[in-house]
Amino acid sequence: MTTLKTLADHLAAEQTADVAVKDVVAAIAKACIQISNVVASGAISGSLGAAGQVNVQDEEQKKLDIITNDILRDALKACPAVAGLASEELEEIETTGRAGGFLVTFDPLDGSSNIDVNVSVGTIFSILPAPEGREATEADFLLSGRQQVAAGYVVYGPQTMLVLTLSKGVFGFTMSAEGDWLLTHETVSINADTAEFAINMSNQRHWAEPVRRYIDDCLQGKDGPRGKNFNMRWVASMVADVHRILMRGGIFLYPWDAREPDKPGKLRLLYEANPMALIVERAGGKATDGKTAILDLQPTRLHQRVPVVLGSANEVDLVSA
Ligand code: AHM
Ligand code: MG
Repeated sequence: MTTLKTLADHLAAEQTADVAVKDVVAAIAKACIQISNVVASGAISGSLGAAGQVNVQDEEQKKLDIITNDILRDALKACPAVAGLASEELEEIETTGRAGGFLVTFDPLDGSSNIDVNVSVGTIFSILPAPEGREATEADFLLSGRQQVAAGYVVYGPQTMLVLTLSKGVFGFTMSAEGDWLLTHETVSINADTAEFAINMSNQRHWAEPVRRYIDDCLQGKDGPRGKNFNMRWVASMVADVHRILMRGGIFLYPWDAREPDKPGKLRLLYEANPMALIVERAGGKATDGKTAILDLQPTRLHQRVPVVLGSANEVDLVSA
């Protein structure tokens, strides 16, 4: 068997402007091994089920949302290169008292509805530059996705995998039985064409016209305007749906819908859409809010929501035309 490179080998070879970002990635990767073990232990460790409280988004928190949030928060606070953090599970930002270095935004356990039913869930993270010479404020987190220094996710599935983009390219690491991250997927890329879409079809009646039309055309298959049959997948864990798209192409949509017209979508810009958009673009795909590239959006609020259309470039163009 050939020897696979470790994450440490890979990070050592990465050409980054500020080498300390590698320490942040390493700290997150280590924390995610701990998260993987807690997730895998499920009912044995008594970590399944509701926590009995809601988060800032008014969503019911699961015990694992809180446990995983604490693991990442503690790991980041202990990392000297981290100046501050923001999480889906925390109403406000938290700072470490340090200036310079990096800010990290994260969703500690994405795919909450799948936690108790043993379906893939994940951790999503985005690393941003922190201000020099002073402590960070909430406004310092409101940077466009193009300013991300690194982004990644870990999917806790049949294999636990870390997918990372730092200076360039997208790389996938598989967690070994010994708890090491081994480079198994080099320079991941997304086909420009696909015949597979991912959307929660139960919301169809609430969609806006362009999304309704796009999916209608796909559903008509080879006899319709697209002239080919489409397949559908929806895991309901963004991490798992995006991972599938990185592995074999596809398009993912969580569009605006009329259920809550004042909310622009379900997914959050700073710790879900932006990191995934950077990974997808670096893999040759596209990510928009239906019109504009996600990475060009100027955030205005920490927990801001955004419609998301991402994946195979030619399909995303069709929806975003
Ligand atoms: P979460 O962060 O509370 O888990 O919510 C985000 C998740 C995404 O992972 C997934 O794409 C979406 O919500 C699924 O939503 P729905 O249950 O409406 O299909
Ligand atoms: Mg989430």
